[in-house]
Amino acid sequence: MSGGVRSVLALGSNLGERRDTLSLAVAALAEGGDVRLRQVSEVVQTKPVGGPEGQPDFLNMVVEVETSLGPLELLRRCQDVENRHHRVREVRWGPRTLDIDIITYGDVVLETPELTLPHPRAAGRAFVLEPWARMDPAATLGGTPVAELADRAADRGGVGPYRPGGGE
Ligand code: A4P
Ligand code: MG
Repeated sequence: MSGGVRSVLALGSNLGERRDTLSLAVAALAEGGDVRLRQVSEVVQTKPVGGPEGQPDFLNMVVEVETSLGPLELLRRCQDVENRHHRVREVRWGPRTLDIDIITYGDVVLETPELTLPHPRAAGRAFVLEPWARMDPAATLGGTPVAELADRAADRGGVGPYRPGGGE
């Protein structure tokens, strides 16, 4: 795809077969040919930020895609993939099999009820920023290096490597 828009997506899962869910979701995002994967981060294990007490740790990762879809079409694609994983929305910030957020879509700035770009909470969340900075050390968000934002994020102590077999 040439002339597509580059977009960074963040994926998270804290219920069920978390690792498999993330892998399947990354593959599903790119199924149609209108979303092409450019970069895939490592998977990190993260302490939950917000939400109910005692919910399980998340696995998080980010991907960079290039897409011919518009921002709302890309959101729909993300939601279709979430729904395929039987995601149930009950409690905001509560446990979920799969959450896919659009972090950036090119340089687009947007604020509608359905979609806010860049993602309004990403700049303060190490569970997004750390894997993103390692995937793409030159990345910036709102003009600031993502690695710098990651160092400042309140939850940075809660982000660590994912070790398969360690409690899965
Ligand atoms: N929406 C608006 N802008 C966007 C965007 N840029 N990307 C709307 C995706 N969606 C966007 O999201 C609610 C609505 O946000 C959508 O209908 C969409 O139109 P949701 O996914 O249905 O609900 P949610 O995820 O429970 O709420 P929200 O506010 O998106 O939560 P966050 O901010 O995504 O936080 N801790 C760790 N360690 N790891 C995590 O992955 N995730 C969350 C969810 C909280 N704590 C976490 C993690
Ligand atoms: Mg979400």
